[in-house]
Amino acid sequence: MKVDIVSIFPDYFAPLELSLIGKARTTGTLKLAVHDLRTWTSDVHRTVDDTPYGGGPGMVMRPEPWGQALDAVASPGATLIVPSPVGRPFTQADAHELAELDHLVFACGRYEGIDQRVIDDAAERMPVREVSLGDYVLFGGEVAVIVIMEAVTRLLPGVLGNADSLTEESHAAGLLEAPVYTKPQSWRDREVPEVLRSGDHGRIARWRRDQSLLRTASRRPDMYAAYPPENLNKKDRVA
Ligand code: 6GU
Repeated sequence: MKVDIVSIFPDYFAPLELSLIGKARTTGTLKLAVHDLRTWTSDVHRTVDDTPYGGGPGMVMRPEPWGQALDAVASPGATLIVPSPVGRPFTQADAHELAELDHLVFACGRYEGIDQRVIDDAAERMPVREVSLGDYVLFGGEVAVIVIMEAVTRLLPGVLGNADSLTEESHAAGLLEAPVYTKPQSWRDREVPEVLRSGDHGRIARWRRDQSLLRTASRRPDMYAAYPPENLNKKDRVA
């Protein structure tokens, strides 16, 4: 997969050299380039923003540098992703869809946003997705891009081992995971639940399933309500 990121803060993306994303880059699974938007300015001050038409607080990103940047980096077949608090919620299903694509271009704006004509113009040539991470406001799209890249990269072929893939399947199945434990068996007078040490794989599976349902119902009533009833089995006791 090829990924191009355009931002006025290229240094924000140093973490993408670490850990499994860094390794995916080294092995060639992920070809990632970060570009400074100011490369595509032409004035001496390398200006990227201006005051909003219609008034109001803050600044809006000017269309000219963005138009040139996207012309330069978005090859035919690219999908443009614009992280924004006014985007559609980014989900695991989106991560799976993006992981199938050959070329992603991320446009990082500040939160007051990029001139809307940039997005409307790009949408005439390529698929455009405006995505939000949740109902809060960040300074800009940079951290959101790192989050999205983690979610997508771990789905690329060869990046994860089998064990981790299964964990992901389970979240994609629409329930939260059960709690997890490791050694020692007793820590600060707290014991690992007996069932997990029983060696009884049937009981363990049953316990984890119960914990998943209870956790999801209490912490994520929205997710629980959306859980397809046909996915509940006869032994599931639900509140
Ligand atoms: Cl994707 N961007 C910004 N700037 N703020 C956000 C967000 C994205 N998601 C939630 N808040």
